[in-house]
Amino acid sequence: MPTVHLLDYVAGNVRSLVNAIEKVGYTVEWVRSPADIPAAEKLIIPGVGHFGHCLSQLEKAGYVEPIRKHIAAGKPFMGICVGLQALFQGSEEDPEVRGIGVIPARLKRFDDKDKSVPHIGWNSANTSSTAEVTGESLYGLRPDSKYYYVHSYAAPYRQGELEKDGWAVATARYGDEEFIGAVARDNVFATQFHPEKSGAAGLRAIKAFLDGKRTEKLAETPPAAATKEGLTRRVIACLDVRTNDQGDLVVTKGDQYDVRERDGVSTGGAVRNLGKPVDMARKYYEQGADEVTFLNITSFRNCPVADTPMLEILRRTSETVFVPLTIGGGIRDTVDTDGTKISALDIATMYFKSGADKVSIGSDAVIAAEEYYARGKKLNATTAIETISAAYGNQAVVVSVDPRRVYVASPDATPHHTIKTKTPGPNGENYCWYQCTIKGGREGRDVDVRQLVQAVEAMGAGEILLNCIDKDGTNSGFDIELINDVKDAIKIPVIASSGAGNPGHFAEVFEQTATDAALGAGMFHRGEYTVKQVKEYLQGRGLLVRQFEE
Ligand code: 1PR
Repeated sequence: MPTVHLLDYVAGNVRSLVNAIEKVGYTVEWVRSPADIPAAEKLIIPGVGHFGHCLSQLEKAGYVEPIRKHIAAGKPFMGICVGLQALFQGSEEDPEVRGIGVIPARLKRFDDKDKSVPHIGWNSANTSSTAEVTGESLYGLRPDSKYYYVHSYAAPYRQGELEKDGWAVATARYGDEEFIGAVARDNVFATQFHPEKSGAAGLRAIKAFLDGKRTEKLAETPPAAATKEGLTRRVIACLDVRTNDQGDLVVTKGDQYDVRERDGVSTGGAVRNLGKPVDMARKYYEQGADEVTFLNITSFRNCPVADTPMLEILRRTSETVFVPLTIGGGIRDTVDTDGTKISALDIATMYFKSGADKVSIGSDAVIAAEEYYARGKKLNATTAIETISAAYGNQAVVVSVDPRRVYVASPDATPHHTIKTKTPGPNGENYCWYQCTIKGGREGRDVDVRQLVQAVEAMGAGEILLNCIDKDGTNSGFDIELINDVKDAIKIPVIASSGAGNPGHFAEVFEQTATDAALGAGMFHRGEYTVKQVKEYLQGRGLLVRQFEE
């Protein structure tokens, strides 16, 4: 098989990139030192996380000059995400650090005044200005395809600026900001999005680069609507995974977090078994899920951390599922079965190496938030959220929140932040606050959901997975009041979760809140609706969604 050299210099999920490269018929050779670069014919630089961190690492290890030489020699070069950013002169993210400087422009942070930052999700890489002229696409990028982006900094697009130097540019629009999604010139191709996480559309771009097919005749003239907002509504499938009473790993689903069958006579109150995790993840990918989330809802007690079955599930899933994978459950400092201390960062590292793109932290985030407030809102750099986001970037850290409603007669009845609710409590109470819980809802804490999300945003979480115990498994729709309250409190993206029972509930949450994504579990697992049906419904309501591509 033909080979491509891949630079392994930063933390992050490179397994998915290797899987994607192999999927399109190439094998990877690792560049382990600058001396390996001259031997490389095709070179790919991946990258996630912090611009300054990545570029300083490259500089310190002596990679920058060999990379410049590789590019100047006209050999194929591809940069992904921070690998694209590295080509620029610099970034507002770390103004002191210099980029490789092949592109005479700088990156700046997205404006978060009226949108979430980081920009996470599926957006365009629109080559229509190039394509309109030539009728050809760039490295397989199609104006109507969507690609997975996750970043807070981007190169603003100014028409003609790079083109005058011979660059072809693909653009995307987030809110009112148009930015560079991909660039190409001669032997260089770079994408701000992650092609290895962009389904068939992304695999096509990787293959086109590796095959050296810079242009491809487009079947039809692309639509002229190049500059419209391109971010789609994200639909996520979530798999709660645990061992059942026979010791098999199964996808399960609770009602308000109770995962045992209710008719105890016929089933003996067994753990609900809805299928096998890897097979179900693949099924949802093929239905068009924009992301797949695994939550390990038991901690696989008595099992050494390195043998946790979730690692194998991720490895196998990432071979066939080319959309972002999140893993949650048990991410905290822990002591292994042999007495060795293992940090949350070590556990996250194992997951990233096995194919996860994000880790999701539940109980540990609540404890960290309590300590944050007890210290007078001071950070201490030692929490799982801080250590993992420092090493892998904020976008890699999701905080999963498990709140439960606590009704009160009036806001004075509690020191916590309350909302006036349209769904009164059992005694007619018109107010409630949302109490955070730990250990899968088993233990309520003296922290409300607003306090929690603001604390974890300050610590460096990149996204909130907002469950709701009252709604979980009820098929009665999302808790719109909760989602609006949380969206008001923070700038990072929010994934609405719990309560989805039909496609209309997804439309409702996107129309009535500013949520960035919506997640469903039971309705998909029970086969009542497919992800595809949800997306078709959303599209029928005029909401932008990503179409699944074969
Ligand atoms: O606390 O860091 O070890 O993480 C544990 C993780 O496991 C948390 O993210 C927590 O939400 C989750 N979890 C723990 N126990 C349960 C349980 O069900 N007994 N599941 C559990 C949480 C909630 C969602 C669910 C949605 C949508 N499940 O993931 O998929 O509510 O369901 P629906 O669409 O069917 O209504 P830590």
